[in-house]
Amino acid sequence: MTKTRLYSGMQPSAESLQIGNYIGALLPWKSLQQTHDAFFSIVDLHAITVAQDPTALRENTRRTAAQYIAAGIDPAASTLYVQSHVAAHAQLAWVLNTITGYGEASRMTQFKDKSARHGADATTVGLFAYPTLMAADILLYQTSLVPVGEDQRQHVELTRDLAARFNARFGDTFTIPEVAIQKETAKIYDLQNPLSKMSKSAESHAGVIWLLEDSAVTRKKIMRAVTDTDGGVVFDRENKPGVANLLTIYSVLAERSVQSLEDEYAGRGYGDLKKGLAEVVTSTFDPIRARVQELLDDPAELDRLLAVNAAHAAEVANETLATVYDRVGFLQPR
Ligand code: ATP
Ligand code: LTN
Repeated sequence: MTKTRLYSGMQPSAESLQIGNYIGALLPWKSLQQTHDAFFSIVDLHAITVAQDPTALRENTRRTAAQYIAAGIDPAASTLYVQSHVAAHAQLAWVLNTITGYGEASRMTQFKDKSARHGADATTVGLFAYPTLMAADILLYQTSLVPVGEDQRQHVELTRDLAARFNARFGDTFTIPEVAIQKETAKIYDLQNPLSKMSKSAESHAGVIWLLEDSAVTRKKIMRAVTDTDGGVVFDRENKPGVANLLTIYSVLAERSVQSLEDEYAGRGYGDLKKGLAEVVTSTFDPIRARVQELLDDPAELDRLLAVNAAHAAEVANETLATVYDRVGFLQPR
């Protein structure tokens, strides 16, 4: 039986991933790659929709790839590649732009948020077209399943609409993908502001745990995490969001139920909980960080792995692109 095709990606928008990326994306991807024909991309074309420093982008792309691999994405079992290495992404995105309504694209909430945040002068046509490029990523591979966070649901719905529209207008070409929303329990919040999602692009780094930071720094951030004055180690998202967040991270990384943690820490202070959590986080990330360093110490080997995977991705993508070019009526070059 052939495995179901799966596609997901992440932007190389920072030197290091944060623990939310690890728990919300890399861990589920790692288990999905065993049962699916998985494609995971580092979406550098998307990363330039906001201003990027070229040297940093190149460096962050390699570093992101190394973190995927060190966290358990197996470049032999899944297709792990850099988006710009496969020209078909930009080529299909252009075609999709021509069947996307201006109003439809204007309704994307990520665009509305980001353009408000960056201001009119920094809002580019590229940022506006972000979702059609994402649709191209997904549709090129005849993807059935797209695991993403809730914030990306609207983009996958647009992708479905565009696929159905193209199929209706030009004949059956694309598989209509399903969205798989990552579990809400896997949403990690900022340690200093447990009501907002932890994010690579957070303004302050005080509440962000980076995969690649020194374990002493991680420990300090956890010990300083915002909690409450109630004192009880109880999971209550509504009234005790800080403690609930610490328990979530602990439970996922230690592979223990929240209940067993509540039992273990009952009657003890938050200090003990934080110490225990710091132990679990650093013992998870120490070996990953060491492996990332090994991979980065041999950039030629890392680049070779990415090239092999990109060649496979291009083969699949070019087949879809050729059909699209034919269906829309482009003359074949001789
Ligand atoms: P940026 O700030 O650059 O948007 P980000 O850290 O918010 O970055 P993305 O690159 O947008 O992360 O997302 C990559 C993947 O990580 C997505 O699948 C997303 O759902 C997941 N992810 C990001 N942050 C969290 C979080 N705090 N909790 C759970 N999952 C997360
Ligand atoms: N926009 C996504 C990253 C992304 C993606 C994709 C996810 C780009 N292309 C294709 C799934 C499928 C994000 O910001 N998390």
